[in-house]
Amino acid sequence: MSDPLGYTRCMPAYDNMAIAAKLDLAADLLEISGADKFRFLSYRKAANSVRALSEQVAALGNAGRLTEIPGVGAKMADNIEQIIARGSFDVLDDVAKDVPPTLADVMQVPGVGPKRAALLNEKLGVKTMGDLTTALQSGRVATLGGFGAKTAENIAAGAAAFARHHERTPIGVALPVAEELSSEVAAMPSAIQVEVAGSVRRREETIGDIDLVAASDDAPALIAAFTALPAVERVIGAGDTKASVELHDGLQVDLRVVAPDSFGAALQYFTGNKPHNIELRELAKKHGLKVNEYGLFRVDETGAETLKMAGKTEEDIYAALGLDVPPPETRWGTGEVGLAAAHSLPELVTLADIRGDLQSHSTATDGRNTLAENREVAARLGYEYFAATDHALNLRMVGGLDLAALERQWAEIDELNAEGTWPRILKGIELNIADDGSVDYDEDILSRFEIVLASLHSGWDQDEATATKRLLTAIANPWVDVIAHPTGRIIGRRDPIKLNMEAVLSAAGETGTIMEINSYPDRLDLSAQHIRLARRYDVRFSLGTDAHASEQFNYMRYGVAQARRGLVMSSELVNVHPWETARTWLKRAARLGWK
Ligand code: DGT
Ligand code: CA
Ligand code: CA
Ligand code: ZN
Repeated sequence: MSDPLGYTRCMPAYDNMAIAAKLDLAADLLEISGADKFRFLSYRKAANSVRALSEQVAALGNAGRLTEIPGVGAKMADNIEQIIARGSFDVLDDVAKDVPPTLADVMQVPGVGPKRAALLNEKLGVKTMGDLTTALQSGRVATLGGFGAKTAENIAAGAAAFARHHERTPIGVALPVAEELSSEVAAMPSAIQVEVAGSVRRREETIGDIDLVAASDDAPALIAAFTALPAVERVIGAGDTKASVELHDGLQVDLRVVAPDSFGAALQYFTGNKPHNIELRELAKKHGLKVNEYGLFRVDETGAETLKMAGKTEEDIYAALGLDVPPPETRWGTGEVGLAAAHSLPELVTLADIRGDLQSHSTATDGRNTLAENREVAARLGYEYFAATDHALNLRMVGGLDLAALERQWAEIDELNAEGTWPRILKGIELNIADDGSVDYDEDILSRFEIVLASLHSGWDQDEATATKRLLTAIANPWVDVIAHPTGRIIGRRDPIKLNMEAVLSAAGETGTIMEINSYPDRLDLSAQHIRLARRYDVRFSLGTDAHASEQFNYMRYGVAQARRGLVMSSELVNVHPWETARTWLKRAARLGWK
C-alpha cells in the first residue's frame, strides 16, 4: 500500500540499532564457535558504542569517519561499511557457515549459554528455539553427556521464559500496567515528573516493552526505588540514570531518568517511533541543530553542542523546530512531520467526543451482564446511548436470538428506556454473514431494528476472492448498517480473513456502509492501516467495544486510540453525534424516513 499521506520518508536501511544487532550476532556466533575471547568481545564492544551514538553511523560512514567511534578501528570500520552497504559482513558470513544464526537465540536461553548451545547443535542437531523445545520434550536433552535431568529442567524453564519475553504483549495488557507503574514511580519522593513513553504511548497494538521517562534531581535514588518495586521480579540492568527490570508477569520495563530541564527531550526521544525520531533529527540538522534525549542544541562546525535551545517540555522541542506537536499515536514517520511543519495536523477524535457505544452483548446471548447492568456502566461513562447488539439466530452456540427472544428483548428495552434519565438503549443486533453473504433474518425483521451490525463468525480459511465476494454481498444489503470487526482477526491468535480491502472499503464508501473500529483490545479491527485506506474512500466509522461484560465498556479508549492512529477526525465517526443525528447516517434511515 502506498503512503496515505503522500509523503515519502528517508531513513538508512541499517540504522545504529540494526548495525549493532549484526555486530552482536557475529559476537554470539563466534563465541558459540569457540573463538578467542578478545575476538568476539571486540564485536560486542563495537556494538555497544554504535548503540550509544546519537549520530547516524550510516552518515559517519559516508563521511569516512567511522574510526572516530570509540572501540572502532580500521578493521571494524570496514565491517560496518559492509553492513551499511549490504546488511552483513565477511566475518559474519564466514562464521554463519559453521554456526546457524538462529543458535544465537538458543544461546540466550537462561541455562544454555554458548558452550551448551554448541553441544546441543553438535549432538542433537538443535538449530532453532523450536528444535530446542522438541529436543527437551523428547527427553534427549536430559540424557546428553554432562546435562542430566536437573539441567534439562532448568533449560525448559528458561525456554518458557524466553518465549514469554519474545512474544509481544497486547496493548490492553501493557497499558494498565504502564499506567500503574508510572503512578507508583510518580509517588516516589525523588520523582518530579513521570510519563509513559515508547510504543505504549503511541498505542501500538502490541508492545515489546514498557518505557517510562522520569525527571529527577536524584536519579540514583529514583532508580533504587524503582528497582525495589514489589512488581519487579528481576533487575536486568541498573545504572545511575537507567534501569531495566522484568516484572513477575514477564513484561519488561525500561526507566530512564533525566534532569528536569531535559524531561521533554527525553519524553520525545523515547516515545519514538524510530523513523519519526530520525526525521526530526534530519530536520534539526538542516537548521544546524542537534536533537537528542537531553535537548535541542545549536552545534558548531565540529558538531559540538554550543547552546541548549529546548528540553523541558516536548512542546518546546517541536516548537523550536517549527513544528506543531503530532499526537503520539500518529508518530510513525510516514508524513506527520510534514503536516506538523505545515500546521495542518488533523484534529483527531478524542475519548471525550464519544456519546455512545455501538456494540455490546448481554445475558440474552453470550454477555455476562444484563442490559440494566450494562446501562449502569454506560451511565457512569457519561454516554447518551448504547446499542444492545446481541448475536443473531444463526450463531447457535451462544443461543442467537429468534423472533420470540427478540420481541422479549425489545419489550425489556422499552421498559428500561421508559425510566427516563438513563442512557438510551438502542435495539440492535449483530448478524452473521453466511458463506454466501446472506444474513440471519428477512426484511420484515431487519427493518424493525434501530441499528444492524453484520460480521463474519466462520469460514476463516476462505480464499480471498470468495471471502471478498461474501463481504461485498453483506455490504450491498440495504439493512446492514455497520460491518463489525471487518477482518475477524484476533491479535496473536487468528489472522485476518483474506480480503481485497480496496474492493471492500470502496464498496463501503459507495453504499454508505459504516465500518466498525472494534475497540476490544485483542481485536482492534479495522487496523490503523486499513482505517487510513478507508478514509481515502470516504468511509464513515463507528466505535464499539464489543463488551461481553459491563466493565468492558471501558475498552472504548483502545478503539479511540486506534482511530487516532488511523487519523480519524470526529467528523468521520457516527457515535460522536447525539442519537437523533447519528441514526440519519445509517443506511436504513432512507427507507425508514429518519431525517
Ligand atoms: P516496542 O518496545 O518494541 O513495542 O517499541 P518501542 O517503540 O517502545 O521501542 P523501544 O522500547 O526499543 O524504544 C523506545 C523508543 O526509544 C523508540 O520508540 C524510539 C527511541 N529509540 C530507541 N532506540 C533508538 C535509536 O536507536 N534511534 C532512535 N532515533 N530512537 C531510538
Ligand atoms: Ca518499548
Ligand atoms: Ca524499551
Ligand atoms: Zn459474542
